[in-house]
Amino acid sequence: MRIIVLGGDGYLGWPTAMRFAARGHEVWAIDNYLRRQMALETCSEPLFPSPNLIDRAAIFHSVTGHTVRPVVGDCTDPATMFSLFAEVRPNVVVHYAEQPSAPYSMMGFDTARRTLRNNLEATFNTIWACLERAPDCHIIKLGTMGEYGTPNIDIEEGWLDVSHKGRKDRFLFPRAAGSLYHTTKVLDTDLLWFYVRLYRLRVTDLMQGPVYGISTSEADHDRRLMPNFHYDDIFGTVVNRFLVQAVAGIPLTVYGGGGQTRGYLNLNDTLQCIELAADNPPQPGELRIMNQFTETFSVNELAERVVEAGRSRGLKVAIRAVPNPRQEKEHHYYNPAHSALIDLGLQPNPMTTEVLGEMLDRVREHADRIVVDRILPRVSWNREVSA
Ligand code: USQ
Repeated sequence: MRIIVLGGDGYLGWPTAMRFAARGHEVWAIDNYLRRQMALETCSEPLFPSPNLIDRAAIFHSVTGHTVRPVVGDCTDPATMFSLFAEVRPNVVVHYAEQPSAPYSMMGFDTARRTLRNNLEATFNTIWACLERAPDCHIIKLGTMGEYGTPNIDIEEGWLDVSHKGRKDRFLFPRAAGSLYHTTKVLDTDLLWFYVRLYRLRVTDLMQGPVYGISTSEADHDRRLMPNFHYDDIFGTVVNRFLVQAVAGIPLTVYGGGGQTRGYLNLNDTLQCIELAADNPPQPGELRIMNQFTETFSVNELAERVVEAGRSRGLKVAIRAVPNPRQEKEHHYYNPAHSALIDLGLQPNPMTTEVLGEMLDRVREHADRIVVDRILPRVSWNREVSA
């Protein structure tokens, strides 16, 4: 297949580009370094520096013989997208080109606006680049489990059958996001659904939970191919953060009551899911939505697991609840369906003590680079009203 990865320099984008190239597909990876720029602006640089996209692709080629074609460009620029899609005529586009951080989107007007514009425009341009230049292309869009929020009923995979006054119909499952970032993903879904209905696009929208991991079979060829790894409060996801805190000797920062429950998955399972989606495309005119996670945990359970993994590596890890900087339910019902990807063949890699222990070993190699000031939450959901 001819595959374009949008956001190909990111935590998920780069490992995805390598995986598809290693499977023998023709791969283009486009990125404008927005996440690197935002990380610099907010003093949130990752645990270790990563070569830029062009250098990464060259290293990958020299180490494995496989090719990722790097494109430094902005997916919010229609001309860039249209010419790329005209040149490549992709069978599949994997759309990761979004500002991925909930806290970043909640810092204030400028970061909220940047999140809204970047994420919606990248999605809008992807839709139109397909319509105009590659109409049969399968769009694989990364959504988030956070689109659903934490409703007091079971969460289905994207859709809900509703009976109302004796009649029945199927609707998008109600969405109630908890940050502006998550809200942009809700808006993306609606935009895609509109164009699927109107112009018979073929779209897979993946509702993914927080990802953890640092190692993939391609990245393990050479340390310079590792995905960027954030542990700060803005770009770091909770498991990756807790592992760095464990190594740094900082008590794990459980926000509030710690009963917040989410669906988690290993980075390697993200790669499996994307491959399964690409290998099993939906029909034209179908918006297929799948919930992409393998296990659910509360934050308290995650913290206990990291304590246990630390113990297995001789680390004494403490837990300390800190005031929750977010507005979210700290105790709630959570029972999301997630069988569609299993039915396609997903074989989950569970979060075992050994998996976390191996991540601890990797993080320890970079222990001297941990900047403690980036760990406690710096962004609050509660707005100070300015005059
Ligand atoms: N949390 C803590 N302590 C921390 C960091 C986070 O208790 O030090 C809590 C949060 O309050 C939240 C949960 O852990 O309840 C998950 O937080 P997170 O920062 O790992 O995840 P989130 O901000 O929701 O966003 C991440 C990715 C985002 C993706 C989303 C999936 O950054 O791109 O869409 O996970 S989901 O959470 O299912 O919406």
